[in-house]
Order: sequence, then C-alpha cells, then structure tokens
Amino acid sequence: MPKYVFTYFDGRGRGEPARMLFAVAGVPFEDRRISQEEWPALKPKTPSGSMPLLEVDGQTLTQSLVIFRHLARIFGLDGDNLLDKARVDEIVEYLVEIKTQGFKLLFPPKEEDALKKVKEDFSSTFQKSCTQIERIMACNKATDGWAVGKKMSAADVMMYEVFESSLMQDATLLDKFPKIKACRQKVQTCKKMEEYLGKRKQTPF
Ligand SMILES: N[C@@H](CCC(=O)N[C@@H](CS)C(=O)NCC(=O)O)C(=O)O
Repeated sequence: MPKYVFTYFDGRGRGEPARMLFAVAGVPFEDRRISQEEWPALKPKTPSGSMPLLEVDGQTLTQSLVIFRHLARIFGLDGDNLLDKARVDEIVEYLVEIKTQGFKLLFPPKEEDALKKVKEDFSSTFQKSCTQIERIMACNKATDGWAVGKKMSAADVMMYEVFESSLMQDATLLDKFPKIKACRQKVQTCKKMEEYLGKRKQTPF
C-alpha cells in the first residue's frame, strides 16, 4: 500500500473531506496538522504555498478538490460507471458552492454592509444548492438513499462534511431538505465513519 501523508492546518476546512475519505475507506495515512506558528516556515517549501497537500510515496499533490477526487478514485468511491462518476462530480460541485460561500463567513468582513452581503450570499447559495441537490437526488432512481448509485461514494462524504459547520450554528438548517438529511444520517451511522467521528479531534472549523 502506498504511504500517504496528508498535510493541512489543525482544523476541518478544506482538508476534512479528504480525511473522511481515508476514514471510510479504512486506509491509514499520516494526518500532519500544521499550526499557524509553523506555517510561515513551511509555506515557501510547498509547491503551491498553500494547503492541503497530499504526498503519495513522496510525490506531492496540491488543490483540495484534486486530492479529494484522486483519493475517491483510488478508493473506488468515485461512482461505479461513467455516468455515476459524472453524477458524483455533479453533487460535489453543488456542495462545493456552499462550502466556498461558507468560508467567507468564517473570516467575515468587519464592515456592516459587506458582512450583510456575505450572509445573504451564503443563505441564497445554501437554499439554491440544497434545492438543486434534492431535485437531483429525486431524479436519481434506485439509490437506497445514497446520493449516487447503491453505495456510499465521495458525494455522500462531501454531503456529510459540507454541512457540519452550519449545523453547529443551527441544527434545523436542513429540515426542509429531507433527502440531504437522510443521506447525511446514512453516512454518519456507517461504522467506519462513526469510529472516525468518535475519535476525531474537535476543532471550531
Ligand atoms: N484552491 C486551493 C486553495 C488553498 C488555500 O487557500 N488554502 C488555505 C487554507 S484553506 C491556505 O493554505 N492558506 C494559507 C496561505 O495561503 O498562506 C485548494 O482548494 O486547495
């Protein structure tokens, strides 16, 4: 088995979806967490000057979504056929739209109007993307409640992760989106995920 080293800040952020893929695939990896103090010295030594980074047998990959998709392919969590692979990508795209807006809320602007706009943008993207995901899931037949196909895929893992921070603020946020909610529940109660969530280091974001 290749040696995987995953490097990111000591938080969930752009790194957590990849960590979760390792967890549900049951594949060991070195979870290298870099403190804010350590980062300035490491930054110039990295290919992109940013994290996350994935080293596979000494080769380094950058870009969180590239790493996520690469791992999904290696672990067979990227969909069972070409159409399902596209559908996994499709759901992940909608989820990433929400995650991207969510980042802006983590480091909110101080100015009142700018803050109001960031909150409105998050809320409208959240409503729109969740509605689209619900409709897409309703069209995807025979999925047993998974986002795509009849088993867990990277789309389900991203579905779980993307909403974690928002649900910590408001646990009712997904009440209008029953398919997303049920899918997240399936992910959460899968044995490997349960184990991972039980022992995972708690961080604010
Ligand atoms: N598009 C890149 C963005 C990477 C990125 O902005 N990473 C942030 C952490 S979430 C970072 O490394 N910030 C520290 C820095 O840029 O010095 C990705 O998705 O991996």
